[in-house]
Amino acid sequence: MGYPTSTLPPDFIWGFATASYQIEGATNVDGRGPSIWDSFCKIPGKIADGSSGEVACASYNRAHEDIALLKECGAPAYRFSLSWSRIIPLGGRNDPVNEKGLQFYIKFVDDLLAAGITPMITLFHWDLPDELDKRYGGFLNKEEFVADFAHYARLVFNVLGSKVKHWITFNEPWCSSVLGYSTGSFAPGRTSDRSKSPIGNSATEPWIVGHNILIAHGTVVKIYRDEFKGEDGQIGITLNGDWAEPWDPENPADVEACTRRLEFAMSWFADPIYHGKYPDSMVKQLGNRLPTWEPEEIALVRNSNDFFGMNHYCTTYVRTKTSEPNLDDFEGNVDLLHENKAGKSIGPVTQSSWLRPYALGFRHLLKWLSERYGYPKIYVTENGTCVLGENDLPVEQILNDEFRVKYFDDYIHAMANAYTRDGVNVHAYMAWSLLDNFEWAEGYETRFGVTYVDYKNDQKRILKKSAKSIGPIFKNLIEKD
Ligand code: PNW
Repeated sequence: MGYPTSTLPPDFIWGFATASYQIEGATNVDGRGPSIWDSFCKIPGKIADGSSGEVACASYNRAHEDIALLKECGAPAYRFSLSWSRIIPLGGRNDPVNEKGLQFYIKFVDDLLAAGITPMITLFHWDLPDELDKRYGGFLNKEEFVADFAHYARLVFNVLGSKVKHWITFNEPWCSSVLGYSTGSFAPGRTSDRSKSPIGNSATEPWIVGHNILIAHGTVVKIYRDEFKGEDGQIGITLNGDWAEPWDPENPADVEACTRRLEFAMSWFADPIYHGKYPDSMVKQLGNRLPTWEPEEIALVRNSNDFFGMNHYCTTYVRTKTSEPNLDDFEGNVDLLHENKAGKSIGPVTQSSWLRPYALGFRHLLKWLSERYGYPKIYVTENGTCVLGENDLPVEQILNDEFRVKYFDDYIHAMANAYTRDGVNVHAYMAWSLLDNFEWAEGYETRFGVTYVDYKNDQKRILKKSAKSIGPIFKNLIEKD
């Protein structure tokens, strides 16, 4: 007996994803205020090529071109994020609203809908208004941050709530917490490492930040559900997680360490939402550095997902450490490796040191989180790859991105296998990314787009081969009603 042919459900939606600071540019235009990324990029040494999002893909002025690209690729949906400081330049609940910023997004949503494309909006993709960081320490200040985020979200729901039915509160709170407050490699760059930052405490701050983001998420979900959701609105948070394979599959300690690693990356946020508490492994390792839940806080957080947003890129090998965990450890006291004990590489090298593709890991991850969280509806909100040395190739070769074509083919089929064979309840997939864009600390040297952006030639856009490779895969896999 053979396997059933893998498919995806009839209501499945797919498309491409981007984020405001990575594509919009126009950081000083029409009243936008600075975000923590504008400030972070100004510090020498923080961004690989010394660049910033000041121009990026110039999407603020080329939104119509981006919509045309989506249409050309046949994408039924588009995930993008709003720049909070474009809407409220200083960010706070008593600060003025920038009508031009608001109008930009209203028009963009109207144009998407007119083109038949379903908008999926991320309220927060890392570009915190700079003033809120300076005024009260941003995420570190629970009362102020939660109140300001709630005010911003309500303002947005008021103008877009009737048109937009898919909402994401936060993108990858793990990155905001760990990369922003432990390693300091992302804005605002706080860390205990005094060679990188004069301020920060890697032992405590990331856990406080994660906690406060969860409360802000829960608060905004309640607002949405009570005041705006209607019949068909949906809201959730997007987490990120690589799959983990044991470095030595014969060693039970490495097998156990994989679960611990997944818990530190994903269950940190998903357990409070689905189970009402932090994972035992984190409580055990972090002790009183992990904040505790007030009853009214966890009541807001528990059951606050209409869908599980999942960003996924790759797999790593996990080897347990035998020493006691360091105070700045955020991985569950493990080593993360690209090769296993037998010297086998998990997948091919890409331009990003952390990213090695292994499509089967995607299926394993979807199954693991489905089992742990009771088969929630899953939206894959990012998946994609960069290509080793792509930026240095001649344009013709960049456009012929077979490596990315194969990545999407493998990963989308792995997802269909998870749906058909493992009962995973997956209903959406957004490829990262529509465009080559500002890849945070890696600057413009790393390209993730299915569209080539010519940064030296007026941000001209040219579709790569991968852009049109995705539509036919979904056409083939999605069941007809
Ligand atoms: C995601 N890591 O970020 C983000 O949501 C995107 O904005 C980003 O462009 C994309 O992935 C590609 O990197 C991540 O170092 C950035 O493990 C870095 C890591 C993970 C995710």
